[in-house]
Amino acid sequence: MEAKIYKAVIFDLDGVICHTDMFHYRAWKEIADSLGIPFDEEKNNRLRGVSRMESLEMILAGSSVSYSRREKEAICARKNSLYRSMLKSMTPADVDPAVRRMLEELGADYRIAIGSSSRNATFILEKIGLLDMFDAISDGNNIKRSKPDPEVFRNAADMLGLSPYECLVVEDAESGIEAAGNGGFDSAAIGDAKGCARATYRLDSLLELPAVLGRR
Ligand code: B16
Ligand code: MG
Repeated sequence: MEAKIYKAVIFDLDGVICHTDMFHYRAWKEIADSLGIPFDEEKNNRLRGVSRMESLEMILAGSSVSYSRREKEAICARKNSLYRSMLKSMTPADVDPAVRRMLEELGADYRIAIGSSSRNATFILEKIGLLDMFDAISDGNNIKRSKPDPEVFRNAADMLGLSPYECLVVEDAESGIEAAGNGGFDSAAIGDAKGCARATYRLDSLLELPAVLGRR
């Protein structure tokens, strides 16, 4: 097999660089409670990497009431406003200093990008003090189809002027590992995504990434 050298690493944001799961959970829980729909952390875990509207559709699957598009958009706006008010409390201290150092070092040898389904990615990166660190930010604002469609990662590769086979995707969600595979990207799985058969590598910690990159 021809040896490939990666030129870039595309990082998912929520669940990889920082952890906003609890904020998503608290905001969706408040919405679900107000609609009388059962919702718990296990259900919240299934929403990882899934867009806001698709997350709502999955939550509403537990309801017998049917909602119009306009009502769903209003619910999503309410969820996002709750979520954004929680994000305001984030600071650079929400990123492991060792991860920040590793990103700085990686950035010297590789292009680094964000490939996130979130439409709040830039806001989050600003809050955690990483906005200027990445060469490209591809997020939920520039896609029509969310993960497992590869659009968000393809956009990141396009922004970097690279082909998928030159980029390694780092993901914590099954939908993200599938998206990487569907787009022709190798992937490194972290957290829950480690169980995905399609992952190229499995990491116990983000800090193992330089060793994985050095392997090729
Ligand atoms: P927003 P990622 C994803 O971010 C989250 O994992 C997922 O839970 C969320 O629903 C999605 O972003 C949309 O987020 O409501 O902020 O646009 O993991 O792809 O970085
Ligand atoms: Mg994620």
